[in-house]
Amino acid sequence: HEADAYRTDLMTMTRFVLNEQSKHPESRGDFTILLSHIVLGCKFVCSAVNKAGLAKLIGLAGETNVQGEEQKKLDVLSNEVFVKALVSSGRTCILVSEEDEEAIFVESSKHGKYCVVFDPLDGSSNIDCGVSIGTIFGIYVLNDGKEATLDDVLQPGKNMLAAGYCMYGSSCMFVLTTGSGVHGFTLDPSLGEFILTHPDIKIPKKGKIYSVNEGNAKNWDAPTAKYVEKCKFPTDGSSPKSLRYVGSMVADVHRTLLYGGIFLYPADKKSPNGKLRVLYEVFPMSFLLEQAGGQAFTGKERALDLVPKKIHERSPIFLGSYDDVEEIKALYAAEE
Ligand code: AHM
Ligand code: MG
Repeated sequence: HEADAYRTDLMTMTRFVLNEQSKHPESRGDFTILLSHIVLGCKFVCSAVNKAGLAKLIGLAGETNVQGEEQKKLDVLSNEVFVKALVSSGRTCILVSEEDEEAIFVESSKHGKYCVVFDPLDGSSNIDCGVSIGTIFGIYVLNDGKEATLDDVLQPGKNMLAAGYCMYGSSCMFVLTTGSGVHGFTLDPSLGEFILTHPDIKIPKKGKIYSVNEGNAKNWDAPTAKYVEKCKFPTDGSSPKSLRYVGSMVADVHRTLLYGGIFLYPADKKSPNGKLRVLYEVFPMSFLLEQAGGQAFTGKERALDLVPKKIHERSPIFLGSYDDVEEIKALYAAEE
């Protein structure tokens, strides 16, 4: 019988996306090309995070390496890799990176129709101690032949064509949505390929975990404080929720997606807009969560309805299992 140790029919990410695209006869493979350049950036960061090529990378925390050369910080290096990979894809027109103050307008000879917003290496406080970090991205598309302006990225998240993240954790995982479900791929390091391991991820309808930086509790508003109190001291006879907080959005959202529960980065008195950035943190994660059957809420509205006015704008965010987000929505509604 066929108790094979090896699977022989490998669904790589490229094959998966090409399959998806064949459903749209008008597509010319541009998206596949763009995605393969994003994937290249992720593989580079993964390798650097794992300290492959140790000699070159040993000084990555901004120290000098054995040759006495100044080394670039990993987040700066990652940004350079992504920007160069995206520009050279020939498929982009505007790039917005957390690392760059201004948006990058791609020179006309390398122009394409996609606008990419991204955080090349998120979870900065976790980089130097080897805790999971990640890359987050979202993609908008320009109408054919249109001149790109900043307004093309200052769009609500619901207009995104695709979004995803790559988590550099105990394994390297790439999670993607193009608007038809959420699919997870795991890097097989021996092949250098992302293989479909988590097709059509659905988040549990209700979870048993909440995830928040409780050190900010002193400055929370009433609905957030009430919600977290209910997680710890439920009044409906249910068990208290567990608390898990890595402090890397990618890791905290990834766990929320797979196990269920809620992730919160609320507003507080010191940061009335919370901490996380709308374009390349809040929107991509909200898109993924909705596609997986969950919800994402800002404290005022559906997160994907928000219209950003600035590229580095922030917003409070509550995202996760459908029922858990319903609860926090009810608390904010009661406040009004
Ligand atoms: P960064 O872009 O500087 O890395 O900040 C974003 C990170 C998120 O990954 C994470 O959810 C959050 O900051 C944690 O913030 P805090 O340390 O305030 O809890
Ligand atoms: Mg970030």
